[in-house]
Amino acid sequence: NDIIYLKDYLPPAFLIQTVNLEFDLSPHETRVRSTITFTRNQERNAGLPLELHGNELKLISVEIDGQPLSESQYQITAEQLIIPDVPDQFVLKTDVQIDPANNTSLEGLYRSNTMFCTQCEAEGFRKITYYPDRPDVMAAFTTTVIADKTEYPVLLSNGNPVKKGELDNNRHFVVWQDPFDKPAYLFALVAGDLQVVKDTFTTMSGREVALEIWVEPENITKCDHAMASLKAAMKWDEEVYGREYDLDIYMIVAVNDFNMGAMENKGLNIFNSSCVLARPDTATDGAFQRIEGVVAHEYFHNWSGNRVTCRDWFQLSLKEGFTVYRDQCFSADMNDEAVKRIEDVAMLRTAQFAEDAGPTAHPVRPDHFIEISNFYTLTIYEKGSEIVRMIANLLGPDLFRKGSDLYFERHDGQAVTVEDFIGAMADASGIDFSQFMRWYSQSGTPELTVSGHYDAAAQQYTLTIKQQTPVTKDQPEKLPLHIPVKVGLLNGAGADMPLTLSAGEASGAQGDHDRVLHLREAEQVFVFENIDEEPVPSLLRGFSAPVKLDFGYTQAQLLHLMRHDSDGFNRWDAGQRLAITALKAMVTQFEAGQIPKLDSALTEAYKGLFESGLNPAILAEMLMLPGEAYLAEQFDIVPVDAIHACRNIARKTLAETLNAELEQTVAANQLTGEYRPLAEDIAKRRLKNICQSYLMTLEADAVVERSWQQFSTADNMTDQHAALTALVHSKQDEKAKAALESFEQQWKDDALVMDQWFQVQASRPHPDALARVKALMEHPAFSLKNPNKVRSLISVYCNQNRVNFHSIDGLSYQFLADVVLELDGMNPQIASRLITPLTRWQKMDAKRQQLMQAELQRIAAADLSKDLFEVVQKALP
Ligand code: HT7
Ligand code: ZN
Repeated sequence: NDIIYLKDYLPPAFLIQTVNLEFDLSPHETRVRSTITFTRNQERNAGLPLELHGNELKLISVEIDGQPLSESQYQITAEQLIIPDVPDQFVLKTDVQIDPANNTSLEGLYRSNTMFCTQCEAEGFRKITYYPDRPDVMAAFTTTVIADKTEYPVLLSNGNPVKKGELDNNRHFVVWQDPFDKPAYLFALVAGDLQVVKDTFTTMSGREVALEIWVEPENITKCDHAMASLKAAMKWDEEVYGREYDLDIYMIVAVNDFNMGAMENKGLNIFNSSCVLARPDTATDGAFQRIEGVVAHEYFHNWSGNRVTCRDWFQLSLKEGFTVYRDQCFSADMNDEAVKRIEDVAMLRTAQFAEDAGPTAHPVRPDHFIEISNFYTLTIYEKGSEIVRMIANLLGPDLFRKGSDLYFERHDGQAVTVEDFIGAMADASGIDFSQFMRWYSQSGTPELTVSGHYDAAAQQYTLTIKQQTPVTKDQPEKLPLHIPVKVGLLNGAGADMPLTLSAGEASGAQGDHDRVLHLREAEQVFVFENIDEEPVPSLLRGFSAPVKLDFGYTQAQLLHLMRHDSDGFNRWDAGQRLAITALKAMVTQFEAGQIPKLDSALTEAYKGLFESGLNPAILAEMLMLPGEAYLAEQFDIVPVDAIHACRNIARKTLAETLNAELEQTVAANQLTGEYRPLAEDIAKRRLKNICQSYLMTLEADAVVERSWQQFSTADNMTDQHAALTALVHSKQDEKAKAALESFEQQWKDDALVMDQWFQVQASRPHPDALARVKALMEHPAFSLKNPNKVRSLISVYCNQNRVNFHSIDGLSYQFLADVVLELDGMNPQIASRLITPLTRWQKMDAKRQQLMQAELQRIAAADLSKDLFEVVQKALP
C-alpha cells in the first residue's frame, strides 16, 4: 500500500485533446471501446512512457495510430497499462470488458436495481477504461451508449445528445457530446427504465436551460421539491456570485445504491435517492432541507469544481470547502440564518472536532494519503468551509465577491491549487494571507483561552487572548494561526457598547458594536477604550473561527448573554455552555454515587426562554440540551453511562418543572392546512415535537396518547416520524411495538421510509438494542450491499446509541468489527467509514480502550482493502 505525497506532484506526461467512448452495455460483459488523442506534455521530459490507470479491466485489444500492439509492446499490472514506446502525438484505441453486475464497490460502472450508473470521483474512472485518471488531465468527451431498448430505454451521459438510433437485436444507441473539457472524475453514464420530471430555467442572459430529474417510475411523485430547490439554487448563484449555468441541459438521476450523497458530474448529476426524493408523507422536514442543500451543493460545483477544478486530490477542499460554504449560505438565505449557523456549528463541534483530535486527524490540505476516498471527511468539507467563511468575513461581502469573480475568471477551464484561490482573494483585497495559509496545512482544533480585565479608573476593558493548538497524531508541532475573533461587549442592560480599540489589530469601524480582532500571536492583548461599566464580552460571535474558546464565564454572565446577546448564535451558545456546566456537575454527582440533581438556574433560564418572545425556530434550538456526543467532547475520559443517565434526568426535570410551558407550546404550535416545507412551518413542527418529546419523558397517559394520535393521524412524515420516535424511545413497549408494526405495514414498499424505520430502532436506548439490530439485519428490507441501509441501521447504532455501543461487555465492538470485515470485501469505502467509532478509543476508560483495541488488532490481522488498511493503521495504538 503505497503512500502518495503532495510534494511528489508532477504534471502529467501526456495531455489529451479528445476522448471518444463507446459503451456496449450488458450486466456482466460490458464492452468499453475508447479512442483517445494524446500529445506529449512539453512540461515533462521527452521519452517518458505512456502510463494509464486501470483496475479490474479485461483488456481485449490495444492499438496506436491504427496498429494493434502485441503483448511485448505493453505491460499490464494490477493498476496500470504501460506502453513504453509512443510517439509525441498519437491516437490510442483500447477495448476492454468489465463486469458491472459484480461491482459492489459502487465506484466505476455498476448496477443499482435494474439500472446502470457510474461514480467516478475520485478514482473510479480507472475501473471503466484505461486512462490518465487524474484531475489535471482535462478533455472533451463524446460518449456513445448502446443497450437493449426494452430494458434500458433511457441512455444518458454528459453534455448534449447529438445523435440517436436503432441497432439490430432490439438495441439502440445515443451519442452524447460534452463541449467542456473535463477531468475523468466528472464523467457519468446512466442507462435504465426511467421516467422524467421536466422543467426549464431561464438564465440571467436569457438562455433557456432544460431541467430534468430522472427516477424509477414509482418515484415520479417525489421530484417536485428537488426541482424547486434546483431552480432556487440556479437563481441564487446568479444573484450572489454572478454565475450562470453553461450547458443547455441539466439532469439529475436518483439511484438507490450510492456511497455518498450525490455527485456533480458535468450536466448529469447522480444522486443518492435519499438526497433527491421527497413527498410530504414520506420525507421529514430534515430530509426536505437536506435535499435543498445537496441539490444546491451539486449545482454550485458546476463553477466551484467543474469549470475550475482541482490540480490533484490534495486540493480537494478547494472545491469542497468552497462549495460547502456556498451551500451553507444558500440554505441560510432560504431558511433561518441563525438556525442554519447553529446546526452547522453543532455538527462541526461534535463530529469535526472529534475527527481533528482523533487518530485520523489531517490538515484541510493533507500532504499524503494511501487512499483518497478516506479523505472525503468533515475536515475537508466542514472545516474547509469554515476557512472560506473566515476569508469571506475578513474581506467583507464586496471584496469577497471581487475575489471569487477574479478566481473564476482567472482560472476558468483550469485545474488549480489552494494557492490560486487564496491568490485571487489576496489580489482582490490586498490582504496578506501568508500566516492564514497555516489553516490549510495544520491539523487540530485551536484552543483560545481568553481573560478580561476591567479598569474602571481608566475606563478600559482589556481582553488577553492566548492560542494553542494541541498536538495531533499526524503533526507534533503547531504554530500560531491568524484567527478572526468577532467580539461585542454587553452592558448591564444587555445592549451592545460602541467599541473603540486602542491596542491590537481589528477590522470593522471604530465605534461599531462588533469588531473582528485579528489574533496572530500565541498571546495578544486587545484594549477597548471609553468603557463606562464592566461589560460581559460576547466572544467569537457567529462562530467566527473553528476553535474552542474558554473564557471562564460565570453563570450570571452566561445568563446575561443568553437573555440579551444581539448575536443569535452566541445567545444559543451561552445556553449550551450553561447546560454543559449543569450536566457536568450532575455527572460528578452520579460518579460519586449521589442522585444527580439539575441546577435550578438552568430550569429558570429555560423557563425564561418561553417568555422571551424568541421566534419558534430559535426557541426550538435553545430548548435542546447538548447531545451526548458533544457532551462526551467535554471530558478527557468519557463517562459514557453517566452522560446518558444525567442527560435523561435533566430532561425529565425540565419536563416536570416546565410542564405548563411545554404543554402550552405544544398546543400553540399545531399546524392546520396543507404541509409546506417552509422555514416558518418547519420551525413550528420542530418546536412542538421537541416540547412533546420532553413531556414524553414523564410517560403520562395523556401525553403518550397524544403521541399515539399524532402517529396515527399525521399527514406528513415529520410528525409521524417524531411520534414514532417518541413512542419507540419511551418505556411504552406495547405502544412502541404496535407503532413499529403499523409503520412497517404502511411503508414496507418504500425503501427510504424503511430507512427511517431502521434508524428509529437502531437509536433506541434500551438494553436489547444490539440484539434488535442483529435481528433487523435479517429483515428483507435490509442489505449489507446498500449503503443507505448500512448507515441507517449499523452507523446509527454505533454513533447515536452511544450507551449501548459502549456497553462494557464489548459485544458491540465485536459486532462492528465483524460487520466491517464482511463489508470490506464488498464495499471498502463504506467499510472504512463505518469503522470510525471503533477508532475513537483514546478518550474511553482503560477497560473499553483495551476492548476496542483488541477489535482493531483483529481487523488489522485480516487481508484488507487499501481504504480500511489506512484507517486501521492510523487507529492502532
Ligand atoms: N464530490 C462528490 C464526492 C463523491 C464521492 C467521493 C468518493 C466516493 C463516492 C463519492 N460520491 C460523491 C460529492 C460532493 O461533494 O458533492
Ligand atoms: Zn461537493
